[in-house]
Amino acid sequence: MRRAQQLILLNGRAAVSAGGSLASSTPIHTNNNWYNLQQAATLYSSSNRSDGSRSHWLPLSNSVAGRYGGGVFAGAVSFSVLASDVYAKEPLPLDLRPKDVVLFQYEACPFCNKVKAFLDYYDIPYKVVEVNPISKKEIKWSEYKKVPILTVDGENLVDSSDIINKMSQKICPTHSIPDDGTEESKWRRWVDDHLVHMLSPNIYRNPSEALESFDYITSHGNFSFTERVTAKYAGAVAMYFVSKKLKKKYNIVDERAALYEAAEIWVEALNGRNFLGGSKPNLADLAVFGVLRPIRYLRSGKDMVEHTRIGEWYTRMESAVGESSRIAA
Ligand SMILES: N[C@@H](CCC(=O)N[C@@H](CS)C(=O)NCC(=O)O)C(=O)O
Repeated sequence: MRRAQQLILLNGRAAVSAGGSLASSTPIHTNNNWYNLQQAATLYSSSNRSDGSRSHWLPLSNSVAGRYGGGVFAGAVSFSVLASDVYAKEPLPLDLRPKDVVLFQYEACPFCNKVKAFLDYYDIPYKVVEVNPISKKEIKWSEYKKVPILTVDGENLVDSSDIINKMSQKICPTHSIPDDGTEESKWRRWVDDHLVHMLSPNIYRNPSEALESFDYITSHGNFSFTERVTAKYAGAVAMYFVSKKLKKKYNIVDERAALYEAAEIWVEALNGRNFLGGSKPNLADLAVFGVLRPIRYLRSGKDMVEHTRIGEWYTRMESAVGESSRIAA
């Protein structure tokens, strides 16, 4: 049997040429489609980084295996959080609620999950349009070609941190502005500049974890049948190699150790408080929770909770953020 996949890495970009039945079954690698998929599987935080460098990707949370982000694991939360420890979310007064909110997303994208954590916590109803990472036809109308994009009563907002800043100003005009030197803004920046870079090297660190991640991504994303089958294997192989490059780029020697260290740094930042925001989550809590949610129930996320002290805070956040406020499109 001919080799199913041949992977070529060029300047940090992965290209997959497929042979044999894979080649005949899918055109994914024959044009820009493969490149689009790899982009989709790659987390970019360039807009948050002064050097324009990009970070990489992550897959869905198991919480998304449930209905919408809260789902399946809500059950686990109810077991692990005592009744007296239930943390309430913060619904807005009705007059402050935007009327029509639509999130263009990839279900597994950490930046999209960051925005969802915010919307869920504030109980802002939103519709979701799952973007096909290969064709991106759902966002053809937009000049900005990444996700998340949030449309709010006709206004288009882009970039997760900017979206959250703008939404937060809309719902609470007295809330501090970004980069104002507060503890909250410092940790929000840490999420975009540091924490997200830990994700790809971990979720693609070996063939079995890369496959686990792509299984997740392809089974929850907007893919055609052919794309799903192809992307699962070709994507896993490609991202396995890309993750090695990312390790080098971000000077990560041991990716698991780096993830555990980040988790411990966050626990230290809490300094004994339930949340960085004190008795209630603030935007930094929501950002850390949002980007970790897609990996929480993958091997890397389970290891992180098992080997660090982040689990208790994470469980409190699950309880505080609660059920998703997503509504049918
Ligand atoms: N800084 C942006 C990064 C957004 C981003 O890189 N999103 C990824 C998905 S996780 C993306 O759309 N990549 C380009 C692509 O899929 O083509 C943010 O915080 O929203």
